[in-house]
Amino acid sequence: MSGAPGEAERQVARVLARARHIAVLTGAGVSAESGISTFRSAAADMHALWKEFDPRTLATPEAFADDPARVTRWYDARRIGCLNAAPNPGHLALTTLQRALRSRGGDLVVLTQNVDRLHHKAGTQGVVELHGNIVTWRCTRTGQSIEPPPEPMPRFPAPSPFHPEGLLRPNVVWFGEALPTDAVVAAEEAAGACGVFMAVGTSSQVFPAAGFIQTAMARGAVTVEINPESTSISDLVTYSLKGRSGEVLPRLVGTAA
Ligand code: BV8
Repeated sequence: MSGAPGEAERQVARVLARARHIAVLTGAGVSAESGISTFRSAAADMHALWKEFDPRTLATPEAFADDPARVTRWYDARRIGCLNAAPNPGHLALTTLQRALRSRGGDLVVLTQNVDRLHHKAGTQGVVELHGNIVTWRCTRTGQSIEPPPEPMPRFPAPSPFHPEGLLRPNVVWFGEALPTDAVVAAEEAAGACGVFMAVGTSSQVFPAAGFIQTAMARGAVTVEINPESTSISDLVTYSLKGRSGEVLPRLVGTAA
């Protein structure tokens, strides 16, 4: 839908004010204003992780098997960054909107690709973590998880406290690994039940996460994208709002909640 940014935002605010069930797919862009790097942002001012690092050498089980110290060091540095980060107004606006919807018998479900747990810190309930989280790590031999202390790990790779030959790996979903079944089921249910599906701060390039919007579109849900850049879905959604989520969401929710 074209139209001046102001008019499109006003229309989306009205849609949100009338909605009962909203699903929100979030990506790294929603945490950018909390100081956490995105992966693929093209904008020169955006620090994009994958520009510096090749994901095939870091975000795969093979990378970890090949060089566990290198992968552990990179994820541990990101873990500390996430632990020190605070939710931004975009995260907080989604919490406000969820509370408003729940007060009128509806709901808002956040389906996040992010592993930083900033939606949790913002007070959003029932967050569906499609790609796991970076805060808890598990033993490669027993599968038992722990939450390491909020300081850099002393050694790389990190030995497991559960097994003499085990190592600790982050509880994130790497490329080539299946998403948690319960998260996929919850995401399909949310996409199947929502009247409004929002894609916020995601390049919509990673699957199956980027595919859930198709379920909502097939059912005729209103679809909204919030992103300063155009993506592969910008021409497919009902409303494409160009802007930063930390600025756009509070404007929408301020009038919607
Ligand atoms: C799997 C790990 C199979 C944690 C990540 C079709 C179907 C299924 C799979 C595939 C498929 N096609 C290809 C695949 C394989 C692959 C895939 O999708 N590859 C892509 C690259 C083509 N998918 C997989 O491997 C998945 N697994 O399919 O397994 C299987 C099945 C059964 C049994 C065994 C195996 C696993 C995918 C998960 C991979 N893990 N992360 C970590 O390190 O963080 S993915 C990584 O990308 C992050 O999780 C990240 O969240 C995710 C998506 O990126 P975005 O969040 O969108 O971030 P990005 O930087 O790309 O974009 C940010 C956007 O924000 C930009 O558009 C920018 O403009 C915008 N922005 C910037 N600032 C702001 C902003 N927006 C708003 N406000 C701002 N201020």
